[in-house]
Amino acid sequence: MSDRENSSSFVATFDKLICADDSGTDENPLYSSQDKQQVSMSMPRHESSRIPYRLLTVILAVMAVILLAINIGLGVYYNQLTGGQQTIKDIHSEVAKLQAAYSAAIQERIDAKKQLDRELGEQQRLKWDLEHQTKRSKDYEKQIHKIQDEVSELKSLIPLFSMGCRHCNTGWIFLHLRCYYFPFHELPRRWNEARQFCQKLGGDLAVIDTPEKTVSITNLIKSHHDAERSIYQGAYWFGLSDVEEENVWKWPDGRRLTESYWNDGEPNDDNDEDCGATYPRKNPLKAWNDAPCNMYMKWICEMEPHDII
Ligand code: MAN
Ligand code: CA
Repeated sequence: MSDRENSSSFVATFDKLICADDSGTDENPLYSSQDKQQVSMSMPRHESSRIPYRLLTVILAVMAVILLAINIGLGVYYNQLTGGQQTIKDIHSEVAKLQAAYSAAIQERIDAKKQLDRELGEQQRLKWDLEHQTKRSKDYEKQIHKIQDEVSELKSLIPLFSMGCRHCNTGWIFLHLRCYYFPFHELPRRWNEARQFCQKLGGDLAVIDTPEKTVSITNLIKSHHDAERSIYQGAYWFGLSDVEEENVWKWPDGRRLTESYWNDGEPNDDNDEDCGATYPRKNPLKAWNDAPCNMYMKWICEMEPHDII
């Protein structure tokens, strides 16, 4: 069927519908015969009215296509937009995660720094402790060595005392076949007073006339000398003097000095020095000094042993 036929059939059908309604009833007041006429008059019935319909249809179709295209475009754009928003959301979420991770890392760094500071402090304390302990242990080692030296010195005295018990009076020691007495606990005396002390015990001031004797006696007085004190506080009178004749040194029995163990520069008779004293010097062969006889110091007695064949 052609467009033209369609259009005329549409008009006919429309007329038919209007007429059918009119013929069916006249009771309807809404549609007067004049109205029917007007409706019938308003509908275009001639041939030229078909063109606008076609044009309108085409325009509508084109518009529909355009609308559809716009719709599709908007849909695509919307999708892109929502996709972009999703991406932005993802980025935001990623950024938030990174920020959280960064904050956690910063916190960890702060905690680690604190821990490091604590450990450094602890390490410093341990270092001080170690230095302190090392120093203490060195001091202990020194003390141990000192005690060991003292023990060996005392051990070396055991035979002297045990022999002293057999051959000498109580408190005297047996040395180089002679008995010696060191009044360690007596108050210091002048040379003459010291000599009288020894004579009262049956002896005299000591004669030190061999290198062996000066070595043994010096070692003995060294073992009783406090190294913190002056060497002059460890001085002992012995039986040598030049009181009778200046620079003629004699032993108590009148024998003249032959072998001597003066310190360098002695005897110097500095301030009238006529009596011999021995000191706890490093070198026992340079242990003597001439000192003023009225000085107060300790002394060494000597006497014959008993039971020596
Ligand atoms: C110094 C030296 C000695 C002297 C004493 C006296 O030590 O001059 O020769 O006998 O002093 O105390
Ligand atoms: Ca002197």
